Amino acid sequence: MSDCLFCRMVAGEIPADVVHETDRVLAFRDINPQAPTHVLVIPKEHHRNLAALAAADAELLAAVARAAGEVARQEGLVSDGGVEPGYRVVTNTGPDAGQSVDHVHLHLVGGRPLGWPPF
Ligand code: D5M
Repeated sequence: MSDCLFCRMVAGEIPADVVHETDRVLAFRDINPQAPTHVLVIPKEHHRNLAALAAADAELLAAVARAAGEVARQEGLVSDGGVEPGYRVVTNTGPDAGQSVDHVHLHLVGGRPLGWPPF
């Protein structure tokens, strides 16, 4: 989609601070980080939200989830085979949740203790 910000980043038309990439998934640092680590993990193919992605291509959804785990490991947010210190994955869907880019993305945040509930 030529008018989609993240599709344009995938196409290389807009710069991205890429931390992880596969043939189907891109992970890059959020421009407005909310924690020491704040990475967005996206499928390269355009899907508007998590449910749409899951309905269209469960294998791609799994690839996005795997990439999130890999980024967490790379960023030192999980010890080998463990869960510490930990991190959070969030995906905003629709206006009430504050979704501002209609290309599904996982926010992966960590590097400090994260409050709960997050709203
Ligand atoms: O999250 C959309 C996120 O996208 C928000 O945290 C800012 C981020 N963003 C917007 N433009 C850029 C660029 N150019 N690089 C990196 N990150 C960006 P949402 O949940 O839709 O509000």
